[in-house]
Amino acid sequence: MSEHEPPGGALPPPAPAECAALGRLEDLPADYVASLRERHLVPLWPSLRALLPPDLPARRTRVVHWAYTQIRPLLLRAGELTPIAKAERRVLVLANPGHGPDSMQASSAIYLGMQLLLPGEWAPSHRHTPNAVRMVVEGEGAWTNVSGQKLPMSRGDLILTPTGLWHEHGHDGDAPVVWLDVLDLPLVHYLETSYHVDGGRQPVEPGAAERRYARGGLVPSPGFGRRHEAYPMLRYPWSEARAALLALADETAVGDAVQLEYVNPETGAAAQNLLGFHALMLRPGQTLTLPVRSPAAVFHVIEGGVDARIGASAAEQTLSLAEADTCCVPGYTPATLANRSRREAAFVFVADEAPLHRKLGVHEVRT
Ligand code: 1HN
Repeated sequence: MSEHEPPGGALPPPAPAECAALGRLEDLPADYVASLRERHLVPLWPSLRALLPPDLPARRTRVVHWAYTQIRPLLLRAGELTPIAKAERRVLVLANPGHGPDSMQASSAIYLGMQLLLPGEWAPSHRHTPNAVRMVVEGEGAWTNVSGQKLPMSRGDLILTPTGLWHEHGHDGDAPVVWLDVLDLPLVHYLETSYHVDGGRQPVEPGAAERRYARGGLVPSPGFGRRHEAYPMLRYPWSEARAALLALADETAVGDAVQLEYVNPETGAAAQNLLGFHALMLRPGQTLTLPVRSPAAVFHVIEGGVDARIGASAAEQTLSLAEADTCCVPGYTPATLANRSRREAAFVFVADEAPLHRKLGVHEVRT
C-alpha cells in the first residue's frame, strides 16, 4: 500500500460479496465464551471484519465545522470565569463528536484548541512529550518563549513548540490574543507516552533565531550561526508565507494547487515529526479538488471565505467557512475548496497526519 500502489498491489480489491460472513460471538456456547473471558482470551473471527473492513477503513472522525464567531464569545467568557492562574492554559478544545462528546480529539491523531491570553497574562513554562504548533488567529502583542527564543505572535504566524522544548506564553499588548493550538496529543496519549514537566520563568536568549533562516534555500554557513538543534526554525511569519504563496501562484498553472509546506530548513523534511503543516492559496474564484488521501486533515481559514464540499456525492456536506473558521475532514474523503471571492485570494492553513502515515507506511493517495 505505497503511495503509488493501490491496496492489494496489482489485484483489484475484493468485491464485498466475496467477503463471507464470519461466525458471531452469539454462535458460540455461553460457557465457552465465559471460560475465554475468565482467561482474558477473545476469539478474533467475530471482530475480524470490523477490524479490517473491505476496501475502506472505518473512521470515527466526522466532518465538523467550528465557526470562530461561535467560539470567540465563549472563549472571552472563559477569560472572565477562569483566571489564567487557575487554567494554566485557557483553552476551548475543538472536540470531534465522532470521538465522543468530551473527546480531546479532532481526528485520531490531531488535537485542536483555541487558546486565549489576555493583556498582562503569563502562561507558565513547561515542556511535554506531545508536539504542538500555534497558528495565531487574532490580536497582537503576545509572545511565546520557546527554548529561550522569544517569538512574537502575529496573525497567521506559525510557531512550533516541538516535543521536549520549554515554552511559556506572555502578552504585552492591550487586547485579547487568540491562537489555534494543534498537537499530536491523541496519538502520544494513546501510546501512553504523554506527560509534562513544569518549569519557572525561562531565560530569554538575545537575538532572533528566526532571522538565521529568513529566506528559503539559504541557511547559515557551518560555523556562522548554523543551528544544530533538531528544530532550527521555530517561527514561520505569515508575512513570509503569504509572500511565498503569491510568488508561487505566478509560477503555477491556473487551476493547479498553490500550496507550500512548512519544513525544517536544515533537512527539508516536514517541520515536525508526526503532523504536517501547509499554507494553501486559492486564487479569486478558484475551485480546487484535493486528492483523496489516507490522512485526516484540518483546514483553518487565515484570510477570506471558502466553501468546502466534503464527502462522496451521496453524503456530501457543504461548509461555508468564514475567516478564522476551522473544519476537520476524515481520511479517505474527497474535498473540494472554493474561494467565494472573485476579487481577493483566500488563504488556508492546513494541518494533516501525512508525516505520521508516511512513517508508518500506510500513506495512500486514491485516484
Ligand atoms: C499545551 O502545553 C499548550 O503550552 C496548549 O500552550 C494546549 C493541550 C494539551 C496539552 C498541552 C500550551 C495544550 C498543551
